[in-house]
Amino acid sequence: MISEKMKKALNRQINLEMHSAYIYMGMSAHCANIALKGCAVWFMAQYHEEMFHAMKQYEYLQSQGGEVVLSAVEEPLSGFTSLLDIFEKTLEHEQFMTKNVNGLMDLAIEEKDHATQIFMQWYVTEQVEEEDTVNEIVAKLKLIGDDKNALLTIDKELGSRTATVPTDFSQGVEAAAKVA
Ligand code: OFO
Repeated sequence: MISEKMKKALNRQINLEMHSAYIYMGMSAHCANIALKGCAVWFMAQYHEEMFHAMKQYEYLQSQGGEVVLSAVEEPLSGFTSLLDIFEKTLEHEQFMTKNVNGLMDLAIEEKDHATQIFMQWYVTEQVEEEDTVNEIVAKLKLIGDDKNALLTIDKELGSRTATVPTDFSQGVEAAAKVA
């Protein structure tokens, strides 16, 4: 039986994941606008990842008898000054998301909510991976500095990313994950 406090926290987290998706969708649009098509692809894949994160929580909350209550999604980030700036903001955002994921895990531990602890474990692991990936991209971008050729090479490299998560949730997240 999931507590009221946990229901509220999970609903907040669904909103944060949707906000993440919105941020990355905006970054994808910005990259396409400045002719960095590979980066646009990378951020669109990231958008799909975040939608999957939100939908997993949506389905979990329902499976626990909790009501999903959606709220307004905050405006995405804007005013980027360079690709490095975009990825530094991505890293900052992922660090913020890690704090929130850890907060949910802390709450699940405090409430002795074993089911949510097991569920949130996936997100703890996912955040380690997300921060690591973005850290590496930030490091590479710092390394190349103003080298435009190297920037285009990185853009090409990032453009090879494909979404590895399900994107059609009409039959539910679990069913979608089986066919992805
Ligand atoms: Fe949902 O992991 Fe990024 O934000």
